[in-house]
Amino acid sequence: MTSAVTAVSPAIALTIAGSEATGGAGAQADLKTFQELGVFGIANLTCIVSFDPQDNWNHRFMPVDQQVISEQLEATTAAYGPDALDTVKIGMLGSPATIATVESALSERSFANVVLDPVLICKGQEPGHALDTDQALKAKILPLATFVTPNHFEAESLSGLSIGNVEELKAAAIRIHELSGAAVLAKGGVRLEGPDAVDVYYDGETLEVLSAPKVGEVAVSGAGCSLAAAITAELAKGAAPLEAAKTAKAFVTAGIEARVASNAPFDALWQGGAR
Ligand code: PXL
Repeated sequence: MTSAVTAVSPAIALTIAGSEATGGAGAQADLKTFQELGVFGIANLTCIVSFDPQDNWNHRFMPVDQQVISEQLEATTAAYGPDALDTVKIGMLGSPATIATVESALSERSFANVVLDPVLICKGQEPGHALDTDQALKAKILPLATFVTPNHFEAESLSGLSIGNVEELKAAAIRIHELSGAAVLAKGGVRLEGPDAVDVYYDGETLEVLSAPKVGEVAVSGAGCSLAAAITAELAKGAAPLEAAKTAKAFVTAGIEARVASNAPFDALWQGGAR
C-alpha cells in the first residue's frame, strides 16, 4: 500500500547482525546509531548472544535458523529496492552456514556500500575459537565488502601481520585493502600504547591516521559495532568514505565518554553521547 510521501525521506540502512541481549553491542547498537544519525534502520538477525552472568559472562550463542535469516533478507530487499536501500552493514555472522546464506543474499542484489565489521571474536573470548568461521568470512564476505573496520586482533588475523605500533597498523591496513579492494579503517584502540586511540584509514589512494585522546584504557562494549554502524549511516546519507570514518570516530569518542555503567565486564557505549 502506498501512502503519502513525507517531505523528507530519510536514508535507509540495513544491518545483518546478531542480537547482544544486554543492548551494548550487535544489532541493538547498530539501530541506535542509525537512529541517532538520522537514518532509518533495519536489522536482520543472524544470532542471539546472551552473556552468562553465572559463568564469567561467557557468550551463550544461539544461531537463527538459516531459513529464517533468508526470509528476513527476502522481506527486506523486497520492501526496499536498490534505489531506496543501497547500504548494508555486516556484523556478527557466527557460523560458516550463516556466512553462506548472507553471501548468497548479497550476491543476488548489488549494494553500493557493504560495510564489514569482521567480528572474529568478542571482547573476552579466546582467539581462534572458530577457525572455520574466520576462514569462511575471509573467503566469502571480505571480497564483497566496500569498507572494512577490523580491530587490532582482526587486523592481525586478516593481514597475517603482527601489529605493535602505528607503522605496523598502516602496513596491515594496506595489506587488507590489497586483499579486499575495500576502504579500510584499522583500529588500534586501547591495544596500542600511547595517549591516543589511533586508527589508520586506507582506500588505495589516501592513507590517513585518525587520532583521538583515549578515554581510559578499558575497552567499551559496542564501540566497534557503533563505529561501523556510524560509517554505514554516513555512507547511506552520501558521505565519502574518509568523511564517514571521521564522523564515526567523533561519534564513538563522544559515546565512550558518556558510557553506561554495567555489571557486565564492559560498560556500554551511549549513542546519545554526541547530542
Ligand atoms: O562486539 C562484537 C559483537 C557483535 N555482535 C554481537 C556480539 C558482540 C560481542 O559481544 O555479541 C551480537
